[in-house]
Amino acid sequence: MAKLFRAAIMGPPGSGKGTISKRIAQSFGLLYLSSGHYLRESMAAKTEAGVLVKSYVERSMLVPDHVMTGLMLSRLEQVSGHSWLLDGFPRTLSQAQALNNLYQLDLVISLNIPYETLRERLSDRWIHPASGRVYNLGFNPPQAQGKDDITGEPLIQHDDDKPEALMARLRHYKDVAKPVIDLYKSQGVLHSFSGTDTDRIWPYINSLLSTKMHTQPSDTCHTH
Ligand code: G5P
Repeated sequence: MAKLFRAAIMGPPGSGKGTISKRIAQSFGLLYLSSGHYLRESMAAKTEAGVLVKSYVERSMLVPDHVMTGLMLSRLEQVSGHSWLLDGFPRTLSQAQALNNLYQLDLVISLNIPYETLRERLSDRWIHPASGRVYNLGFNPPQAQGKDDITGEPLIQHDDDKPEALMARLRHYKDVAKPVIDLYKSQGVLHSFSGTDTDRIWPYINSLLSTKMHTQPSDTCHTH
């Protein structure tokens, strides 16, 4: 049986984690597990945990580690025979340590995108609140202006995509991500990508994945 491949993608809000993850999943057949997706699913189910989660996500605050770790590790247990890619988890050192106790990651992709690029992207971002589908007016606009492609329902913009809130989110992201990045660097599995365009970064990630799925990890930086 082929060795299972375990990967994670990290990056600030709007850095393109979701967009790149979907391409990786499609091209390399990895299961795509997104923390944001599972959180939105639990919010939509309106369970006790979902109501708690909502109170954090709505204020753009990190969901407590024990809740997040419980949610993701139970998902991972259900897919133990698969190769996977985690998007948005782990985000804190405590989450990374909990994951590390059970799984050794083969590859961690870290996206470094300039603040100004993130600001522009997120201010163009529109969301279908019921499904969590995300549109970008420049990059992947909806077929009809202001309407979700599948349901035709109205799209909304998040308050926390406004500049002041965004600045605070990005600063917080950096502080929390630093020890996680250091941990994966020390394990020799971290690969960082810098640039302003997902379409320009993607070929490098694509070629890294192509070789990585057959070779040993190394610690590398890529700027595009
Ligand atoms: P999420 O859902 O993980 P965020 O805020 O980390 O949310 P987000 O905003 O979904 O991440 P992303 O996935 O990095 O961003 O980026 P994306 O959605 O692919 O792209 C952003 C936009 O830019 C899109 O409109 C896309 O089309 C566009 N775009 C992409 N590339 C380009 C490009 O090259 N050019 C242009 N012009 N546009 C482009 O987490 C949500 C919340 O859940 C909680 C937190 O509260 C978090 O805020 N949470 C956790 N809490 C604790 N621990 C965890 N592990 C948690 N995970 C989630």
